[in-house]
Amino acid sequence: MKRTNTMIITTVILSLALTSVFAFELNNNKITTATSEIPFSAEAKSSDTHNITMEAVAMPDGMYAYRMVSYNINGDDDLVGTQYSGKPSIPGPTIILNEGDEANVTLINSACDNNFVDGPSHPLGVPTFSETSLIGIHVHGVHYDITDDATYSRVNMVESSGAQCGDEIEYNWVAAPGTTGAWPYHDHMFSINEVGAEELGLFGTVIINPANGKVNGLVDGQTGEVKNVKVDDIEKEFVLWMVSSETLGRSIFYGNEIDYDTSDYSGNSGIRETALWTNPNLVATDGKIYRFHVMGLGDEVHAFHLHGHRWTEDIHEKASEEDIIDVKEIVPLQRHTFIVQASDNDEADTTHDDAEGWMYHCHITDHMEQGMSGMMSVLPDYQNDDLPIVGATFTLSDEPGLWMKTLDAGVADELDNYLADKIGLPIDAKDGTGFPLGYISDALEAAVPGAGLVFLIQKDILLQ
Ligand SMILES: [Cu+2]
Repeated sequence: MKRTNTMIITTVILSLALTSVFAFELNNNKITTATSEIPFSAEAKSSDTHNITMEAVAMPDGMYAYRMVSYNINGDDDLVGTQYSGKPSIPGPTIILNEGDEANVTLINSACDNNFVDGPSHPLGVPTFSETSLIGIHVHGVHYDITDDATYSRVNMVESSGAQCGDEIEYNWVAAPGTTGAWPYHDHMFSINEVGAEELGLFGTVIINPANGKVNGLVDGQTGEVKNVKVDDIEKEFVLWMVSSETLGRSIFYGNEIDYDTSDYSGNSGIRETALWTNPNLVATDGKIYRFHVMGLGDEVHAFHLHGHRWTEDIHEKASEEDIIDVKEIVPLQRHTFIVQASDNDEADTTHDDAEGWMYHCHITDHMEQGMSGMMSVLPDYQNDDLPIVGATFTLSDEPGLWMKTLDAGVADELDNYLADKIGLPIDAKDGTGFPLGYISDALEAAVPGAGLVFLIQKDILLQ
């Protein structure tokens, strides 16, 4: 860890043992421990260095979010603008490493900048330069020095490792052999309770691929046989966080997708991560392979269930037919990674011409009733599973985050400017945010209670 004014070198290496990681979590009485679940490891081969800069920002609705500022591997091209949008999202940007890689992660704390988006005063106020304004990135799974753990000195017994408002801090992570799988990262410092601002949106995911490039656990839909899959054959990653939030007053899914085949996006043929926000619709193509990473956050237990598909409990080498499940209990900060072959499962329809929708949801009745669910749409195999980048739909709803997900459809900045111009709203959102509350409050004033408003704006109009 390097700080602007201080540099302390320590040789203490934190053990990977999950017990030591969770010991910190147990300081907070409301969190229960996750069961240990370490996927298989393999010999590390060549390793890459990931140079990552992220920023923590305050959102106008009271939430906080991480955004990717820059990302290069071994000094190559910046991936912001291609793989990463650079916009704040919940969950934060997904960091994808291979076993053996190293990541130098710089966090800039800009959450105190109440000018990030012009709008109403931040509901939590601007934090003062005190301990309570520290923000960090505490990560699970990877190896790091104790001073890179992003907690307070009274927790790590060495030094507080967060960034003050307006400052930055650097962490070093090593995806050592044996760390494969998906891991949570989250703030552990903001506010006085040491849980950090994770409930306010400061959390995200690290995916570590095995050095041998293979995962196990694909269940053959016909025979029930369990097979290996090459990581390179995965079409998309679906990251789904099962969040119980006092801030939102409900339990809800937050999701991202990482699409490895964006050939239909103009100007970008590589990887692309898209924030899907709350209770997202997942788009898949019949027959292609998708990897899910289901993570827990908050203080409640959830049970993930996806209709029409089965998978294995774990994707390590030992997975067999006895490990096949279709529901998985998820406790806070637990992670569960599995793969499925998207299927329309419609044997009666030999043409397989229609899209099928499969529901995923929390199997806890209370949470289901709160709407903790979404759909996986499986398209015919001649259609692609790319998300549209043309147009954006604003839906007013009482579902937290719903209006935000549509604003992140890739045209938010243009929409800001276009709408500000067209409607004459006094909006001056900083580029890359796309969250002008003015639209919402103005629309709400015009709408009768209970009404739904949908604005549909085509990108080609914006470009005229
Ligand atoms: Cu639940």
